[in-house]
Amino acid sequence: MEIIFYHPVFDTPWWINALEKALPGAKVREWKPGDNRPADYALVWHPPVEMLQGRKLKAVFALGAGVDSILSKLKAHPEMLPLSIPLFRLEDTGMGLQMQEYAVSQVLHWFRRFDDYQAQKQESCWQPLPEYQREDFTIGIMGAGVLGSKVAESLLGWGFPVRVWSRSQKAWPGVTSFAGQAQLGAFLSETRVLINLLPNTAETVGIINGALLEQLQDNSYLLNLARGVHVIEDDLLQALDSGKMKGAMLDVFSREPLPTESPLWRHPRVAMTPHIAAVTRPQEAITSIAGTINQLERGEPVTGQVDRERGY
Ligand code: NDP
Ligand code: OXD
Repeated sequence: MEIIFYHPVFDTPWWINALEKALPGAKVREWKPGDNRPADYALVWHPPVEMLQGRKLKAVFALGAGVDSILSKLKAHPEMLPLSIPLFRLEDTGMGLQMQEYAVSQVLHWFRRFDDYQAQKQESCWQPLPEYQREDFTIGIMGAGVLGSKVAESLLGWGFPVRVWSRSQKAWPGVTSFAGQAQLGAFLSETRVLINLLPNTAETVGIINGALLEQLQDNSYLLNLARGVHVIEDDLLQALDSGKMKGAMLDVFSREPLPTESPLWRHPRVAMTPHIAAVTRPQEAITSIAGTINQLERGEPVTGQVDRERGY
């Protein structure tokens, strides 16, 4: 079995070695421009078109959860990956726990008013503030997939009211589920903390805009863990400045790295991290990909295949 590997920043020799250990008998090589030799599988992140184009692969594996960068390249170059070649993505592989850590710590930060106390500290102000109540702190998660479900589970464990919004209805104990455009307004109307874990698709680009933010509870918060293009950044700044929203924590941005001239850097109620909410955990990812390759080789059913029509 021949496997080609391409990732612009990962430690390629480490991955090749670990993949060969996980798949005894497989030959794994780093793909370099000009390499047109046959391969059975490709493991990729931001792959150059020429890496995949015209190759008779059995499957392609994205080395992350989101496949938007691959699908957008496919729009311009459909010949890069014919529909007959399945595209897989990582399902959790350690990212669920990281998303839980991030979401729980940030929600608790807001719930315990550490943002207000930090602002008071800047003014040398010693002033206990009224406590927030959980019943006024409904968490609304957009995207109830692999990662959204993990985040919902962890915040339920902390006793917050949790609701989710997705394309299809969920029946999860303790969680209120809303589905589709028709129920988006009802989902938003009680939400105090909006957590975004949607994929980047034609339907979700720009979804977190002024009209949407206006439907949230007053003094609400946004936690964007998915993709920057989901949020209209000017609308978010306006909602923060008008007092509709109290704070935002952003891990992802419409342009990354965030340009120095962006007003988000300087806004006192915007906090940010540089797209690190949940990173690919190499060993977990390799175990999962090797497992899927073995299942495919045996003709068994597999999970994680991207529905290219749907866009995630
Ligand atoms: P999944 O595909 O498992 O879940 C996607 C969820 O979004 C599903 O619940 C789906 O609904 C819902 N959804 C999709 N389109 C719509 C729509 N138009 N309207 C309503 N709901 C919709 O993805 P993951 O949970 O694995 O990952 C989510 C995203 O997180 C990734 O696409 C990626 O962009 C981002 N991410 C960010 C990272 C970071 O470090 N910041 C790291 C990893 C991922 P349904 O259940 O009905 O299908
Ligand atoms: C991912 C990411 O989608 O790192 O995996 O954002």
